[in-house]
Amino acid sequence: MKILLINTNRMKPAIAPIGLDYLADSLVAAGHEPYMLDLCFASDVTADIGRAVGDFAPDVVGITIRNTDDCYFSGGAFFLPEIREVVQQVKTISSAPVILGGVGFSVAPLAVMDYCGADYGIAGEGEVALVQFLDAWKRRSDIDKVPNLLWRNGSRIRQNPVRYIDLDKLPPRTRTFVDNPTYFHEGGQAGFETKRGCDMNCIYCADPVSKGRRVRLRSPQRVVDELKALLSQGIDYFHTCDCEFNIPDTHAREICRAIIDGGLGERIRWYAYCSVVPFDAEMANLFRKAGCVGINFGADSGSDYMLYRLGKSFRSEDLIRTAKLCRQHGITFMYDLLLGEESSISANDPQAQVARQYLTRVWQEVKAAHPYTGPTTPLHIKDFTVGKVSGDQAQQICQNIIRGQQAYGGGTYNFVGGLSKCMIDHGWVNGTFDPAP
Ligand code: B12
Ligand code: SF4
Repeated sequence: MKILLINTNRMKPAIAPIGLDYLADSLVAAGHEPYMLDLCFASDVTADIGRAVGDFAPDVVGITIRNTDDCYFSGGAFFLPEIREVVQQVKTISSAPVILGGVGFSVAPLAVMDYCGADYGIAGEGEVALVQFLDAWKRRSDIDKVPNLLWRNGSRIRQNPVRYIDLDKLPPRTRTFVDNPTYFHEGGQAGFETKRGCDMNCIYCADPVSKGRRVRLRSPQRVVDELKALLSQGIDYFHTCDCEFNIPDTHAREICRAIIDGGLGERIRWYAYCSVVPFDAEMANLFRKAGCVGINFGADSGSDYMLYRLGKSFRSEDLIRTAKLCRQHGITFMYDLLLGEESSISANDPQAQVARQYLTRVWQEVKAAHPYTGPTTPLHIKDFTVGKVSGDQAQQICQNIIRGQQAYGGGTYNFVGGLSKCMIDHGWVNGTFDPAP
């Protein structure tokens, strides 16, 4: 079948739609014909959609949703209205069914499908589910047996059970469907996955929702082959697309060894999202030798109480140990923090008002991000309130966060401020965060 795949993510710096690269390999292997319409750099979205639908005459149109919003408190960009317009335009000019997917879709599939008015959706991974959907659609039967599928039954949206796939049984990842060299030129890095899923219990996190709680690993050799496929296109800077690269740590070590044994350690550079634990000297050393140059740790807070409340598996002493190890091994690192803690103080407390003013400044000047908690996570964003911190402390932390982001290069990273006594004790307020021995 002919399937038009539309990338709706226009946010810059540009991030290639890796999900569509992966889907295309599976679609081609199953004998289908995928065609790409990438709206990321389009100057006239409406005209491009009209042309692609008219020229390709698809049997099915798939639309990927990476971000529902920019997750910036001060930015506040909400992308679903423009994506809904894309859905509506396609439905006006074509009789092909519209199916949604992507990680942004998967964090709240029912709500997004309802809002966008699409015919179908696939929550979670799409390689097997989309192929099965195309087969079912061709036969016009067994729609209710397609895993991960959302479909309309009268006025209701039904969701079939989720099935996890063995990642090593998927066809090799060629990375040729998406124009990765252009994305590399525009955005500076390409993504790659070493596994899917996270079985940890952080109460705000959408990753177990969108990727599943069951961790599924890819064989290190397959990951190296994929990196080589990208390297042959001139791409040598990467970012992991795992929830946390170092969980489970044995797999992260195996991936690093395979990269080193495959002769790539000196030829590529990569960044990773990691958990603060597990992290030890051997891991830091392996990461560095395998080409890791930067790690974004989900630190969240320096307060043991808050770490406990957030469901984190580490405590403040781990933050300090991990920071030291990164410094010792020459790995640039940053700590993502969650701004605002559970408050026991009343809204009229003058102390809280001063703190709020400074926090507002943090949002405005740093354009800090807020965590996406979504309706499907145990904790929703509305449960976060400004924490108990004095005005002076808040001002100092604010300055430190700004300095920290400038030092990092002012990139697109989430830099969410956290307020806690422990961080203050350990030097965050001085702008140095150099943990004492
Ligand atoms: C790695 C990553 C980054 C890296 C990307 C590096 C790179 N070069 O690729 C960096 C650090 C740059 C980054 C930046 C941002 N990110 Co980010 N990122 C991720 C992360 C961890 C992985 C995304 C990924 O590539 N997954 C791997 C691919 C293969 O999976 P996938 O896209 O989901 O595709 C599969 C399925 O969804 C499905 N599918 C996909 N498309 C389609 C289409 C159809 C039709 C179908 C049927 C199926 C289907 O099949 C695919 C294969 O199974 C996710 C969290 C997560 N665990 O997924 C957050 C995540 C996507 N990021 C998020 C955000 C907010 C951002 C930023 C906006 C942050 C910011 N304010 O700057 C920016 C946006 C940048 C941009 N231009 O878009 C949020 C989005 C939340 C939301 N509700 O919108 C997420 C979910 C994290 C979170 N939990 O909050 N990010
Ligand atoms: S924050 Fe990290 S460790 Fe916690 S559930 Fe999310 S991905 Fe897993």
